[in-house]
Amino acid sequence: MNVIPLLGLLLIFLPGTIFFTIYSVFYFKGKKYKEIVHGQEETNELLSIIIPIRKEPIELLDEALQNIHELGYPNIEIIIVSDDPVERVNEIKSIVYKWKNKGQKIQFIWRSFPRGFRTGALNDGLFLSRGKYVYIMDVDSRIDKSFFRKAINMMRKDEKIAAVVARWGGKNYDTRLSEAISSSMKFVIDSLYRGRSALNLPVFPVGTGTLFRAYVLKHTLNGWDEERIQDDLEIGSRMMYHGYKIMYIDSCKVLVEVPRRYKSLRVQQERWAYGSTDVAITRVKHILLSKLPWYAKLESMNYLLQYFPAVLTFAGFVLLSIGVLYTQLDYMKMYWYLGLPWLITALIYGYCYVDSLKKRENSTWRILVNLGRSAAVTTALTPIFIKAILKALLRIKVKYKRTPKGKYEARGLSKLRFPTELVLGVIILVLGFITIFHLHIVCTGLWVITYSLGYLYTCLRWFEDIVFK
Ligand SMILES: Nc1nc2c(ncn2[C@@H]2O[C@H](COP(=O)(O)OP(=O)(O)O)[C@@H](O)[C@H]2O)c(=O)[nH]1
Ligand SMILES: [Mg+2]
Repeated sequence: MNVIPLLGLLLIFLPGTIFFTIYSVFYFKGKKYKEIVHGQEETNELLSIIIPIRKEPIELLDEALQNIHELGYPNIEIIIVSDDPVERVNEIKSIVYKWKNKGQKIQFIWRSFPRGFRTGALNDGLFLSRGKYVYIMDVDSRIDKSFFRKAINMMRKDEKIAAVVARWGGKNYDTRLSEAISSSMKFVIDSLYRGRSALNLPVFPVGTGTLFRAYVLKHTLNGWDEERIQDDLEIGSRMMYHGYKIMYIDSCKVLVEVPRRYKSLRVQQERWAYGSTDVAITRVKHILLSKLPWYAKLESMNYLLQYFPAVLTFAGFVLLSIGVLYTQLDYMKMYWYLGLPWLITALIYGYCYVDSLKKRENSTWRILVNLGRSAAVTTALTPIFIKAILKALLRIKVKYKRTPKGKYEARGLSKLRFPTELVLGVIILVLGFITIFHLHIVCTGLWVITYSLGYLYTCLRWFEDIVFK
């Protein structure tokens, strides 16, 4: 019987230890990142910007076109691919005319049937485009002025570069949640993107903020795979397979709107967890058969499986609880040394997180609060991750649900939902108390109580979003 709780402990500590170690190693390596400057020449090669859009707040499109207008890049064609309901077309067209009158070259495509959702829209835009370079712009993203010049200069020097990625960042800090996400993203990018880049490892393209070589997209890869909903990870895996390089430029930012509310985050993270697992399943052979060094292949697979640690911790918790209730032994105390590497790497991770953010944010307390919030929310999202990963593993097809933005994110009457996070949090807390006070198993009980806190904090903070859809 000992093996079940022991397996539980391993599931709790091992994935987390690997996660913290990778982040910390990349973070320290990322400090040595140096930008490779590939010339400063101005360029006027045709650049195609594709904007996929479906039921978004209209002012976001206007702002996106303004952002492009202000870039000052001399030769841009914009292709807007809309899957909006027909009654919105005139509204979009009036914005398109406004910017056409200011001299922008814009093609507007409206699809009556959203074949392939976002990836389908990207393909329709891609095969109509004439530029040597293609950039995908989400309605909510804003790119730095210098990005295109720098990225194109980089690509001109090396035919093997298929994509150049800008530094992804959160645009809004207007709620507790968006502040936590936007802050944490800075650390994530300092670690995963700067670090990989400093180690000469390929990075994955990001959905918006990546400049692509049109030839590779069209002729080598035949566009995006319309069966996949996570376009960026999918195309990145096939680029790696074909031996192309994907580069990163830390000095150019692409800012994107991040969820303001827990319920928007739930929609987004369910899609991302499904999408990345789906890419891991369908592209594992591309990554393993690529010419990347073995550690880069492993690390890329680990990146695609990034939603697993939270789920495995939950599975570990279930096994550990069964073991404890059955045998009434304090496994955390007996096998404390299994938790030690976890604790040490978690502390190093915490140090890296604070170190990364203290250059940009002045209060260490705020940094820690945001770290705590992110950890709590990630824990509370566990049931959503389980659902999404199971769907991907069972090969169930899902629709692309957009992340709510602007007025679609506003408060309003909606239907009640089953408050999974709350029910789980309470069950785990009660189990923790029973373990300590009834069974007198202190160490394991304390861990169980700590584990319940992420769920409970999220439920208290975003109660409305827990009980309503
Ligand atoms: N044409 C089209 N665009 C879409 C579709 N689904 C999403 N998009 C666009 O893709 C972009 C990114 O979507 P979003 O929901 O913000 O995803 P996130 O950035 O991953 O959270 C936005 O500009 C959306 O309007 C679709 O089915 N068709
Ligand atoms: Mg977005």
